[in-house]
Amino acid sequence: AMSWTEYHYMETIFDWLDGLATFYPELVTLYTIGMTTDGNPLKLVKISVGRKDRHKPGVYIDALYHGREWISASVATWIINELVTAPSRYSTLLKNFDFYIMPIMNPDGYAHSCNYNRLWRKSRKASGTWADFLGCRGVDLNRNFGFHFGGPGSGTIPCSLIYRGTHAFSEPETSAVRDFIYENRNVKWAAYFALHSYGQKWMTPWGFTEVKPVDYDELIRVARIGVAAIESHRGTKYDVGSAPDVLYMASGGSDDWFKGAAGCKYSYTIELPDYGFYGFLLPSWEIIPSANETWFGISTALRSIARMR
Ligand code: 0X9
Ligand code: ZN
Repeated sequence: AMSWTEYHYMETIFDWLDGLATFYPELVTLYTIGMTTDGNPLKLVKISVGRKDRHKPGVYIDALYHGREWISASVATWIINELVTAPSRYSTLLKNFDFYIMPIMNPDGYAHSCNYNRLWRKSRKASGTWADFLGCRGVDLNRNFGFHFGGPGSGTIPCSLIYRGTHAFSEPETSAVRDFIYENRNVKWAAYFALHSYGQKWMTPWGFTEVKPVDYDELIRVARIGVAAIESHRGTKYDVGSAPDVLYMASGGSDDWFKGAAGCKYSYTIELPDYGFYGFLLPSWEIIPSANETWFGISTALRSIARMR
């Protein structure tokens, strides 16, 4: 069964998603948008109130790009649970937006982290080169998106931890997301949040350059509203800025693609807790407090975005 006092295997999470879709058919639509090379499903839930033949502006949240970043999937499932079990708390948000949430972007990497190598980052597809024999599998899925693919902060050799793959969207995980967005061309994407760990940073595009997007000031304004809400919750402090300003430059990221190619104005990558004490190995007792404050930050930012429209 699902809980947020411990981390869960992929299978438990996917079974729970299946159950939600069965139990709350009015609210929840479950999509399997693709399959990985290890045969795992890429599952995405849509949470929407009201008429099913209309669509509202979309809020897209995804997590677990990187196998070892367990807290991100737990926070994503906590948010799904909160919206589905207490929709009346979020009537304004659900009136303004449809939510699309993908809690495990990299199921193969997550399974490998859970079962074999806790600090595994990338996906698991073999490259078909010498690198496979050195154990250098997988692609950094957050370097494989097709907006300024191949720029600074992405690797060309399969053994790199930031290996970008042979070409943009060469991986089943990233191409499934691209195809889902293309198939839903009629959805106007209002906001995008990529959940990662760790470092407590709320980052804006661009990741591929130090040049700022034209609406950077507005993105920062909303990000500050989010982090102020987070800090008010239990004092957790977040840094705000573009990825190169607060972390490092990296090209081919999902945030840049959602903003630059999918037309999503408010596109962010959030590095969840902690600040570095436990790092990726965040204890499970931190799941609920982290999820609570993160959702308070995101939902507060979204209310501000809704007022802007
Ligand atoms: O490097 C990443 O993919 C992210 N950090 S992590 O430690 N979770 O791996 C940051 C990505 C920020 N966004 C872009 N650079 N586009
Ligand atoms: Zn990450």
